Amino acid sequence: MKNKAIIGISGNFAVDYNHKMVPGVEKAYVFNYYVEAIALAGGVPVILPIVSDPKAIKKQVESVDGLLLSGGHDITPFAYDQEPHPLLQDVLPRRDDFDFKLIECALEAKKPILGICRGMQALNVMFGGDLYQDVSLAKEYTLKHVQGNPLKDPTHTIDLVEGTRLQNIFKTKSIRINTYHHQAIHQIADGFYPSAFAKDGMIEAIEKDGDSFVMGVQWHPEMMAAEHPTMLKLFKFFVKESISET
Ligand SMILES: [Mn+2]
Repeated sequence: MKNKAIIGISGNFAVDYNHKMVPGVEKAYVFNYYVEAIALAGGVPVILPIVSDPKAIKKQVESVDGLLLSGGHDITPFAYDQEPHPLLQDVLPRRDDFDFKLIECALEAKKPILGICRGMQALNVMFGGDLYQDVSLAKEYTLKHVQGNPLKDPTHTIDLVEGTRLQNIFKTKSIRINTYHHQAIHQIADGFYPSAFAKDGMIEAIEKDGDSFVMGVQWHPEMMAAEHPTMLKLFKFFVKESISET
């Protein structure tokens, strides 16, 4: 009998200046779409808040079967040896440190990793790739990659690369996705390969060489999963990969 997979979702941090009772209160949180998508896929979602103690982060990873890297702030350009471009948006360096340590621990423990949006970019940067600090700086940039509302509607197409895990999950040549990224992969990291491209050539998904499931996607399948059964397949596959055999 197989267990249910516990999926750790990397947490975000914000200061809520609009809180009625305690303005300026600090929050550890994730957008609820991640929680819902994992639950819908049959997994057990838990939120992993940002901490700095490496031993605590290692314990966080030990307590889960799979790691979902959620979206959020821009990654500090220092992490890929660049200075900030004027179009760079807010960064949160201690979250970068946290995410990089989570990735390191999950890889060491051979636990599946799914990076979404910033999560994909964190994977790419950690392994030596870099980013366009804003999509407008990309030579490929001819499509709208920040779509506006509604969040769950697909607005651009991606072509899936033959023979990749992603293509194997969706079993089709192309799918339509939502899009909410102002940054994008420039140089892909060594040891990774692209598994989906937008029609303008932008990298929309990456996978890591090897047997472990390490995948990043640039769009937000978690926002679509409840209404688009196709998108739920990605989470079902990830959750299935994460189920421990004991
Ligand atoms: Mn896009």
